[in-house]
Amino acid sequence: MPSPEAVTGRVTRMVATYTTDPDLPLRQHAYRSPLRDERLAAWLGASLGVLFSTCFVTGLFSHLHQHPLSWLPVPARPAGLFRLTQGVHVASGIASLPVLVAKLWVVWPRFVSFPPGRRIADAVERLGILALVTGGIFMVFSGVANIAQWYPWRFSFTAAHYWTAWVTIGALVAHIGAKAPITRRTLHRPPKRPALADADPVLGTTAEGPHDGLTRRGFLATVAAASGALTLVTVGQTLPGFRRLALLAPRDPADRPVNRSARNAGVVDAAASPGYRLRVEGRVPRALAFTREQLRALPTHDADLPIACVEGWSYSARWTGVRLRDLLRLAGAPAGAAVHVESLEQQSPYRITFVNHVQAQDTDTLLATHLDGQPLSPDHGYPLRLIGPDRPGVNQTKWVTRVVVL
Ligand SMILES: Nc1nc2c(c(=O)[nH]1)N[C@H]1C(S)=C(S)[C@@H](COP(=O)(O)O)O[C@H]1N2
Ligand SMILES: [Mo]
Repeated sequence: MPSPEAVTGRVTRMVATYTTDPDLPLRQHAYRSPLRDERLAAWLGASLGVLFSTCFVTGLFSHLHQHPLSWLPVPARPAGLFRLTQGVHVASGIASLPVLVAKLWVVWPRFVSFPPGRRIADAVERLGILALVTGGIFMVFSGVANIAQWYPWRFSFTAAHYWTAWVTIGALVAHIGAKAPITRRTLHRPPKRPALADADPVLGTTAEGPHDGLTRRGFLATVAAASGALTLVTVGQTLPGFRRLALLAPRDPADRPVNRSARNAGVVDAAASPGYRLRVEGRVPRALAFTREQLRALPTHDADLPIACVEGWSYSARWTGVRLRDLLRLAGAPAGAAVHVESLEQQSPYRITFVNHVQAQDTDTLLATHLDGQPLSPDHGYPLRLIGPDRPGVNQTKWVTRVVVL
């Protein structure tokens, strides 16, 4: 057994070596690469800033749809707006993956290099970057896992994805604030780098002159190509022109994907039962109930509208059904009424959806009975499903049985 003094002595020597020998692992020199420089870090950082901000804003729009604010009703037009914003949300998230990995690789030494910052400000900055890095990784990972419908966790995806977005974007804003001068200087300066060594002890210590490996330009081009390729092989899930390239997209929109089947939702019997009714109730002078036959007797309309799932896939279809606003008028609902639309499904967060007064009055908001001229299949919502302009797929409730005027 070594004596306590011997152990303390060894530890002291180890710490001393680590703080003085620049070539040991976890010391900054150990990570020297001509690619680890400020200019590359700045370019990658700027790209990531644009991608993350785009993802954040489109994500907020999606959140607003799913958690409506009474004073900020989402519009009904353009009808394909959510399809566009959610397509951009998923595409920018996926495109950011290679950029995030590259950026982490370039700046990694700053993160682990020992000793940590000498000043309090450095330590605070590192904490902020820790939030940004773990937040960014979590956002991209949880988003991609959700697209794959893989939930290796117990918490609610939407809540975690939403709140982590705020933490991440907060850390991003702080980081951009701290780095703006360096980034501006670096991106505007011609790429000759005598001042780098002074500017940054870790990233600035790169060798000058030609070298064997990738150039910075080559590295950036590789990252951009990886990011572009990932986008190309997934964006076909929502952009019809790219459909044949959509090798990595888990859903083919041409197949009219179904996330929850009638069987899984436990509605097979209720949907087929002769006792089925559509009820229009709530704050109306005349509550109504329709059998299937009575529904068929009402005037119908066609609407070309997309289903745009939050997972990023979408398809356009022609829907035929009864206008929600016609039903509301029959029941005598007040002009500016918003409604809840309820499904036969018993236990699901998607059992009830909110339709604001703007969308409820839109001529294309239907309780549909037909999809592309065919009666709805049980999986697509027979006997009746909600379909309306500028709504996330998750709010296009299937197996509708009740409209409650609020
Ligand atoms: N009652 C009910 N309606 C629902 C769902 C559900 O799980 N239950 N899933 C929603 C989701 S997430 C999407 S993307 C669309 C998909 O419509 P589709 O299955 O007809 O393609 O239905 C929506 N309507
Ligand atoms: Mo969905």
